[in-house]
Amino acid sequence: MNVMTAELRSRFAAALSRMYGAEVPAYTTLVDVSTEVNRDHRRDDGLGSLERVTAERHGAIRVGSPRELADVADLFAAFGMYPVGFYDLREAASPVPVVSTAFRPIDADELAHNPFRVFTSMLATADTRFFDPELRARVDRFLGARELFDPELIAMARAIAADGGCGPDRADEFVTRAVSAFALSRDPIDAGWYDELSQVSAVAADIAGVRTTHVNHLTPRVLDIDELYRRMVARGVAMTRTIQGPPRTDGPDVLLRQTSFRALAEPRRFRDADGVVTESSLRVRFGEVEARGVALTRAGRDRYDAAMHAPNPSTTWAEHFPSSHAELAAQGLAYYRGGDPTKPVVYEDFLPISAAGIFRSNLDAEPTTARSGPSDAENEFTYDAAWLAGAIGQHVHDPYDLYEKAAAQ
Ligand code: OOG
Ligand code: NI
Repeated sequence: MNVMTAELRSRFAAALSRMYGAEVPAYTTLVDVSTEVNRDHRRDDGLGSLERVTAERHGAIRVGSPRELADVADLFAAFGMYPVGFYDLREAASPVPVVSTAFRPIDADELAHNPFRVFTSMLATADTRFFDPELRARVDRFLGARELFDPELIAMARAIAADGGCGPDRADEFVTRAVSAFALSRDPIDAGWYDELSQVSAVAADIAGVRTTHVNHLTPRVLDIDELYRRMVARGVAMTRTIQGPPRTDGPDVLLRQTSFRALAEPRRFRDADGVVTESSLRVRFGEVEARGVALTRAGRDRYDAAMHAPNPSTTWAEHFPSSHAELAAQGLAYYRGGDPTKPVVYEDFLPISAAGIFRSNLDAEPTTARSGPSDAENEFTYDAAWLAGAIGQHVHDPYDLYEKAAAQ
């Protein structure tokens, strides 16, 4: 056994990155510009070595059912990636019919080796605000009949997770098979079904309108996202969003800032009711880049939420946040290893508001509210962290517990 899970994770992230670069050329531009910006950024603020940051990526995938999510959990466990946090994007200002978690390494040394994380969303078909019982039954039947992951791949993952690694030949095979499970399928799409689901939500169509899943973005980390944004615009790449998350300030970077370029139209084939296949295109895959700052404590997060509620957060930021790591540490607003303000604990997770914004930024059009279905009060099914843990048969880590632990080291 000489390829351990940490090494498998590095290889998985690198292989996905190669695949995505071949499929979405603008991603390669984003990675090149990120690498340049990181090289030019000389400030060492203790938020990650150049080596870690240059290899650092997060991906996003979407699945349809608890069974599919359980397979994802089994698959990612073989790469040392475990579910952290529960995100309910149905609650966002612009609701998306999914619930999500992030699969990522949880120990400091594993994060240092390679922090690859995948934001994973599942379609909330039991939510009657989006799916009436008749549509839900059809969606669930469609999902029940497809197989996103070869059972052999999942069996292999379970064995590797139990052993903590595998031999070199098996490692190559495992990584190759895992990566191909996330490639974009070129099979014809049932046009009627895809359109019907698009009426509910473009995300519903992306998830349950096809028979496979795919990486819908892969995000490099950059040390100066404002500079990245300028350089991408200078190269003629249309960055559609402003930067999401905290505003730029002179003080320490906190949490997560992200920006993206819109999904590009990619050729796809559709099959109509008469079985006729035609060429068309879909915009489903996009580019995103992120900058990470120090993890905030619950008290710090409350400040953050208050700061972001202001009409123009960048002008009033200083009313909520001190301008140095030393003060953030002294006031218990952020996590530092051993309480030392020169050793910030990096924020390893996501932000629900930004995530909902990322989803929306890439949809051509989205119904603005939930559907005509029964009212909220009649929506009895509860999706929460406990439900998630039961669905995948794994503990769902609380991000704050992990930051506490990291700070105590
Ligand atoms: C996931 C969107 C969330 C992020 O960085 O906040 C996300 C998706 O589009 O499936 O990746
Ligand atoms: Ni993302």
